[in-house]
Amino acid sequence: MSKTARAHTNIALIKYWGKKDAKLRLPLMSSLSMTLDAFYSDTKISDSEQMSFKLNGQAVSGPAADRVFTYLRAMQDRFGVKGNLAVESVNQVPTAAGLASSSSAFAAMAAAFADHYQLGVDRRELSRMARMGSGSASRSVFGGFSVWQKGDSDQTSYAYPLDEEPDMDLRLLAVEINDQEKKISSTKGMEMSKSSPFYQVWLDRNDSEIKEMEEAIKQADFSKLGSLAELNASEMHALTFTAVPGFTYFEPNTIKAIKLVQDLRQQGLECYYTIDAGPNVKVLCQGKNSKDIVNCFESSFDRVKIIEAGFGPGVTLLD
Ligand code: 2P0
Repeated sequence: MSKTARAHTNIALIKYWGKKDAKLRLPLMSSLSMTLDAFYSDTKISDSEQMSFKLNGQAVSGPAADRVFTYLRAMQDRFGVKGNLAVESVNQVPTAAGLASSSSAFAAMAAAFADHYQLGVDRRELSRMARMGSGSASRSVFGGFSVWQKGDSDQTSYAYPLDEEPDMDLRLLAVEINDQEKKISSTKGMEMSKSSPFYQVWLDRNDSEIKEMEEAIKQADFSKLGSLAELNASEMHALTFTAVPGFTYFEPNTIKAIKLVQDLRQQGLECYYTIDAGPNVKVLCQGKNSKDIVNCFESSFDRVKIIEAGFGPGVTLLD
């Protein structure tokens, strides 16, 4: 009997924004993330008459199911195993979080697949398998802080844990600006961003940004971590504005949230923002300030939804 695999989503503090090889999902830069306790995916794989995919109890067909089946077939080829599979996934990633569920979904899928076929792979190999489903999933194999080293081949591009149980007061507030599905997928946005005149600068800065973030984590220096994460996110979004043609994931309320974070900081409530490929803003803060910051967001925005998260664990098999 296969077990259910559970993986948590992660938020990149130093972001992956560019592919060197789309098929293998090899990135052009290394990235570093925090795994989050509040959001996760559970996936179970069993033998079946035909390939099937259920998400949150509903049968899924079309492109979303095709992506899963293509992934599973590729993994079967890789390990020389066969058969039709039934995949059942439950995503505990509320839309309101504004976080993509692909990181937790493919990390859980890779672990469920490895368990189903009793592959006996280690976590490094699991990270490589998860990467093939979605780049950011490579990092969700580990808890706490992890780094996805870019590598230059399928063998060398994987994530590793930096500190799985950090002794650091760090909270993330996921602020929902908009729950509409994004119009420009991450894959497309990454490709379009390569036309920015600043793209080479983005690549050139990657090594030093990773190093500095690792230092901030080692020193448990919240101010340093937050300001580096905010700068990195701003650099990524600057690429979208300066791409040819230019585009943005921001909505008017994204800017409003950015300005609120800046104002709160000036008033002594230290916090920093990071933003992924969508309009929603994630606020990095310390536990002692999180309630006050939530209150400020609630009084500045109508009906805003905010979910608070801390450090989450790596991928596990449930009994
Ligand atoms: C990240 N993002 O590092 C970056 C920052 C979004 C912004 O990884 O194309 O679903 O499946 O490899 O991992 C979101 O994209 O991309 C992402 P694919 P993925 O978290």
